[in-house]
Amino acid sequence: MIKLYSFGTAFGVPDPSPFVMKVDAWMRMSGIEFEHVSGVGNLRKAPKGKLPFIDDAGTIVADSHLIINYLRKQYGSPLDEELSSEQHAIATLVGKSLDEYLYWCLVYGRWVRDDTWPLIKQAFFDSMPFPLRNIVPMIARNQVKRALYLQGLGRHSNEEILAMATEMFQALSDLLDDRVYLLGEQPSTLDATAFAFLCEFMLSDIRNPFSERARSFENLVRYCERIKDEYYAESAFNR
Ligand SMILES: N[C@@H](CCC(=O)N[C@@H](CS)C(=O)NCC(=O)O)C(=O)O
Repeated sequence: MIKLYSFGTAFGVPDPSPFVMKVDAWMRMSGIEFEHVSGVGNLRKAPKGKLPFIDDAGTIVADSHLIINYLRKQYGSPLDEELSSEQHAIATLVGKSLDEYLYWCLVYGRWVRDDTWPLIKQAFFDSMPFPLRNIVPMIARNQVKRALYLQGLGRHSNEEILAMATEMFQALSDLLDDRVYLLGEQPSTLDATAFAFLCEFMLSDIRNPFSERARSFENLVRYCERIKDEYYAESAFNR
């Protein structure tokens, strides 16, 4: 069976990484069986130093985008078959703006904000032996802050970043409107991506102004709940 290397349940969601959640949701929506191999230690085995990666009977593929391309080629998927070329274009552009822009807002909201940082520290570092658990979190947090600064988002104020995240939620809410899925009646790869990101804000127990803002978009809340109920066992969330 395909092995999905992930971090593992945290903050009441099956995985704290939206990229792991994207592949997880995509395989569920495509009807492809898989199992999680979970643990922060997977980062050390990751061929590109990031999660997720998969092991499909010895074939290792890293990066959510490349994993989905591989799986589609290898096993096929009903997702996206009915999309027009215009919808494909929208899906590609919106999906990448979630990966490359909303992602950094999520990272900022979790790692930089002082209200949320203790939860991150506890989830990722509390199992480390003393004195590592006192030193490593500080180093890791500084590395994340540095990455945010180099990416550019880290140069903005909290209010500016919250406004940027809000624009993304608003755009997703407008795109969804009153449809079941973002591009129609059937799920597409874009839904796997959007659900992956939105669940990290909406269904996790990390509560901060970013998650509160996401939760203020009622159609997105219903959308997340719908996908959760359709594709996940009750026990997958809120653990
Ligand atoms: N482009 C990659 C991004 C993966 C990624 O950024 N993963 C993060 C977790 S959300 C990670 O493993 N970070 C660990 C690190 O950078 O050390 C994908 O789509 O899979």
